[in-house]
Amino acid sequence: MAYQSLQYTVEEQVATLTLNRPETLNALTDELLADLGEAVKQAERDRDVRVVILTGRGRGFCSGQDLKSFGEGGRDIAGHLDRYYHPLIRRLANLEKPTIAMINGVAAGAGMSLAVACDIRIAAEGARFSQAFVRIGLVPDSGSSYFLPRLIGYSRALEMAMTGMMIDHQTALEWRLVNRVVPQANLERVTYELARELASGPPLALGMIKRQMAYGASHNLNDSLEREKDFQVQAAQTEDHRNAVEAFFAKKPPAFEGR
Ligand code: LHQ
Repeated sequence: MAYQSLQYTVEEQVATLTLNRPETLNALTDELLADLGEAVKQAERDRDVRVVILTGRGRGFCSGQDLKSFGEGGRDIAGHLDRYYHPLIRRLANLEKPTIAMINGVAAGAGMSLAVACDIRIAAEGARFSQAFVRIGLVPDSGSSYFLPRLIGYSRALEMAMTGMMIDHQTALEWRLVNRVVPQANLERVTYELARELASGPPLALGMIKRQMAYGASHNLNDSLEREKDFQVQAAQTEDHRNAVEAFFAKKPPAFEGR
């Protein structure tokens, strides 16, 4: 698949999706949004891909909606969200493979929404975050109102959304918006180490863990216990589980095949 504004690479079962409009800090045009939607689909279908990394080229992660091209194309905001953002955010959140946002620089507006829709965030020192929507008289979209309060709590999420304040990497770590902060020079090494670790894990169980945790975050204890039971029954029937128990007693590392 040929992409125009995005690079898609796969190495050692890790797909990397690199937003590639550095001159705008990777602002999201229709073309880039379409590329990104296709790339997530491709990673979803590719059985050789076990982990997905989302990142940006240049000094920005993603500056959100490209405000220039959106203005030029008329202003059907509902159509735009329905056509591009909503399927993309759902697909990312529902992807049964771990996703990591490798945050190389500023993440603003819908660019921050993309980061919070990923499972894990690793930020470089110097990365900044803003719910920039309010600064242009808009409201959070693309899943920010869902993911942000769950990550950093209701009050801080509201403060970010209502002020559009820019927070730096230290505050992002303190507020648990990101899992880790590393020097810029170590960003790729640390992210790929984690990605390879996840890629060597049991793919079916990892997919279920992701669904289970999302379910538990918005259901009560009884429902969550039932859901855990359903998933555990499925996980216990996998070859990967049986082989890993055998490997444990043979004092060998498990090799997970996704079966
Ligand atoms: C940009 C952008 C950008 C175009 C930087 N577009 N060029 C969804 C659906 C429908 C409608 C509307 O919205 C949405 C969701 C949204 O995402 S709304 C929020 C959209 N994003 C923003 O409002 C953020 C706008 N950008 C900024 O506030 C700043 O650029 C940040 C804080 C991200 C970075 O600031 P700086 O590091 O000072 O960089 P800069 O402002 O100098 O930007 C570098 C270049 O990138 C510059 O172009 P130039 O030709 O002057 O070098 C900017 O114009 C361009 N750029 N963001 N979203």
